[in-house]
Amino acid sequence: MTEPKRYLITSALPYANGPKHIGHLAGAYLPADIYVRYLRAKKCDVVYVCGSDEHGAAITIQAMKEKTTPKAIVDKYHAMLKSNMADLGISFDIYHRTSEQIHHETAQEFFTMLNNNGDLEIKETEQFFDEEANTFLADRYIIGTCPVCASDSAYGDQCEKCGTDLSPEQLINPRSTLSGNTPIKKATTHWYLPLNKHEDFLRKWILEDHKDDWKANVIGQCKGWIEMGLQPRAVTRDLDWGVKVPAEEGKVLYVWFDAPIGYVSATKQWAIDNEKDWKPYWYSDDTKLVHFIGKDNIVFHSIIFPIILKLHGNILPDNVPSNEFMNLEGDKMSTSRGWSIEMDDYINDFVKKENGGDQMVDALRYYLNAIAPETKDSEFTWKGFQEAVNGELVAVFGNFVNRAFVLMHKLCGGKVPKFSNEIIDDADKQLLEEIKNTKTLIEKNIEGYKFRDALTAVIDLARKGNKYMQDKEPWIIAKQTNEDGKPTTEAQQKIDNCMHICLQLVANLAIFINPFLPNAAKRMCVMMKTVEKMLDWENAGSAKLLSVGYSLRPPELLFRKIEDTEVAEQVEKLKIKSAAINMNKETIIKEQLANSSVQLAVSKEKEATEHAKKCNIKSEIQFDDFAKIDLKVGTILSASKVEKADKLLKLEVDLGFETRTIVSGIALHFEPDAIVGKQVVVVVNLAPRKMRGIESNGMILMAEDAAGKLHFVAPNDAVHNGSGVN
Ligand code: B3M
Ligand code: ZN
Repeated sequence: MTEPKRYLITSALPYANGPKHIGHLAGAYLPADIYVRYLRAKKCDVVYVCGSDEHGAAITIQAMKEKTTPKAIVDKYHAMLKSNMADLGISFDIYHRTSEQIHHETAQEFFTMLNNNGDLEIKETEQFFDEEANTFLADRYIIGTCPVCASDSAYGDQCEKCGTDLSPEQLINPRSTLSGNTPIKKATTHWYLPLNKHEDFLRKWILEDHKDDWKANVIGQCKGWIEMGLQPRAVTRDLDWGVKVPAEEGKVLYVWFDAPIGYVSATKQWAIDNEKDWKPYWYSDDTKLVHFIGKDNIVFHSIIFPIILKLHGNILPDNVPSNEFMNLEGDKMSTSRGWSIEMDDYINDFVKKENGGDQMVDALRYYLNAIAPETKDSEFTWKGFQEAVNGELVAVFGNFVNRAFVLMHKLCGGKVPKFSNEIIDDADKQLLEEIKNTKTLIEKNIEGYKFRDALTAVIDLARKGNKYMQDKEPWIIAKQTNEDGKPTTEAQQKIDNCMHICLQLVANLAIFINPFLPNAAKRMCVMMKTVEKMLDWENAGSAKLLSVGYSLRPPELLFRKIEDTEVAEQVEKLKIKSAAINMNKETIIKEQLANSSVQLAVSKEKEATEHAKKCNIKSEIQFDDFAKIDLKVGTILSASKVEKADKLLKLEVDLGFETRTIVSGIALHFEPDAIVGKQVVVVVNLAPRKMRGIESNGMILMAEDAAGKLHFVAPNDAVHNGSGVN
């Protein structure tokens, strides 16, 4: 693109569902911030927008975990993320949030325009539904076995173990995360963005137009998607947390439809706050739009959102610089597993703990950038952090600046010494040349999104400064003295030239380091007694930044060393934290298991009761209840009708150990004479009961058939009276 008139820079909107770690910082925020600070130093018109992503299952599921509302979750974590980013020097022009009204309206307007233009398809499909929770199960509400890596906790939209993008249908043995039940399929209507209709556009725009300026990882992923065959993608969900689908109850926009539109609504809000016009940033071809993201967001920013932007009539991103992942001490960084360094933790442990914590902000920014996962995954180790800070920041950059200032005070009276062109030598010329070359090198690398190389160029220049000073040895030259003990004129001239160049180099280093380590640059300005305007990029490369005779302050410490004990403490802390989280997880899992076995028992009981009801079985009793009933065999000795009771017969029953009178309601079924001599089973320990004035001492067991006819229950073969029935 020809020289852009303005820049709109975005960093991925972090989900406000928890703290974010330094891997996130290194992936999407730090590089963008460096880029933006560089553009600002170049006096470009640049707006840097970001904000919290406050929708989607990531939020509602966290709310369930914390037993609170989605609103409480986003309020809590939005505040945390906003202040964390500010503390680490990420200089957004606005840090917005997608729960704001202006965002809902903007996202709805996008949807409505696309829908009205016929750019969306409406389809009825069968989707997983949890009958118990009475809800459809989108994305993270469904888990199952990953068809790719067999992890048994893959989500309906992605497997976190192997990173594969999934759809719920691909999960093996799908389960609802709400009830644990196996879901059923139920019909529902959704809007789809037919990605397939835009294949030609994508092929040309990405694989041809941008094949050389987009990073290989981005081109690679896009190519993979296109070659796999693009599919229509649902842009609505059956949920109630999110941006409502206009005029449609119970449906919201898919979080990945509304979130990137968050860049637009944030720009609008920034414009309102600053009395600017937001439109050119999204509609003018001379705007350069750049999305900084992590690799898991590539497809959304380089395929799906650009299609939406194109259909909506906006400009397209000029680039989508995406980083790979940063691992930690030999393992994948993960907040949920406790194997991470949260921004919040780093700030509490280093930045807020001591005076001059801003040095530690720079220290982190330095190391994260030095090991940025620009082309492949990289690894953060606390030892590596210590080595980089102590070995490069302190020993090379800080050391050069400090020596230049100390020597200037010692050998040049605390003032910028004059430079004598007559005695300029090759070493001087070469170093001055190096300053200019470094400027070009940094520009080329920053503009090509190679922030690691750009920073290396800065440190290399400081290294060259150290070597120059070491070779010139002004402190040795100072020993060539007159009788008064002061350096000879010739010696002083040499010292002055050397120190003059060193100080001009310090001023240049301040400009060069500014986008990366803004706090160090500020301190250097204080030492040099220059206004921050000196840091403007147009000043870079000049050998006349500090005027001769100008008195400078004593040196300040730019960076401090990281002690071995701090490294040990942090490594230990990491281990303890992850062990604690995993232990806690085990307890939670155990609790869940306990809960689910209780649930299982409860549901079995419910089932049994229903079965019993259906089959006319009395409610369940325990064995002990049954054992209380004493049944014995007896023989009917006599039977007679009871007066004024057509149903009752009075029986005398021989139980072997005694004869009992029993009144039984069987008169309608048997003639008294016919039953004398029959063996029967008697409940012998039933409390006596009076019927029609006669005390009945037991009960005869009878079977009742379907027609209601009664039959005696009796042993198959004759047994002794009094035999027990168990
Ligand atoms: N919140 C996903 C993530 O944090 C998502 C990014 C949105 S960018 C528009 O990785
Ligand atoms: Zn997997």
